[in-house]
Amino acid sequence: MFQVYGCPRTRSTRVVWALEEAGVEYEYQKVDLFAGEGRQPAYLALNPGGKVPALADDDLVLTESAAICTYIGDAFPTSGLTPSFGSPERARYNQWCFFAMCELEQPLWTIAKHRFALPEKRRVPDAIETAVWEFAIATKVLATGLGGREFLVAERFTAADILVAHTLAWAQSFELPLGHTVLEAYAERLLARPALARAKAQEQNAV
Ligand SMILES: N[C@@H](CCC(=O)N[C@@H](CS)C(=O)NCC(=O)O)C(=O)O
Repeated sequence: MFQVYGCPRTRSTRVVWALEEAGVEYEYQKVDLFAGEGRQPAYLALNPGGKVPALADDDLVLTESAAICTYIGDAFPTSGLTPSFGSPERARYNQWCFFAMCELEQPLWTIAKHRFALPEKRRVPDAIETAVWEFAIATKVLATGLGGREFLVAERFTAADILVAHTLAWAQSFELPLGHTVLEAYAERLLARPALARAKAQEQNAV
């Protein structure tokens, strides 16, 4: 059975959301980042980066939320979370996953780091304005790519939607405008999925 290492209100929600969508059994191991558990030797032995999420499947330990969500989709093809290998839809799926991690998420992370996440002496408040501008560029690309469609890829829900919608939720929690009605509607639709509500409850209730 998969072991998921996570902490509420972090990127591990993406992984638990994917597992809930796929209807797969898993064990959730809470790594309380705020209590320093990510830096404990036992966790560092599993994930030298000390971050969540991580997923263990027998001897395979994976990190990186996009890689883990893709692994889950590939391991359970009937979930529909990943298009089949070699298909044009798979290429498009990869495109949006990389976009989520490199283009959409990075300006948000820059904002978070310089607002609160970095130690105070490392923060450069002037970087925030540029990151807000970069985020607006990324949302324009996303809105254009999505157009009037319901999902990003193949006219159906995939793990690319998980990565992107979770990132948009993060933007909303930072009170950044998504700036496009199609994205607002997309975020509202995706973030209302019952599997996400189950994922959040699972993480909140873990001890
Ligand atoms: N690119 C990684 C980022 C993982 C990451 O930064 N996780 C944060 C929580 S959202 C974390 O564990 N931070 C703890 C730390 O940096 O020590 C992914 O998508 O999985």
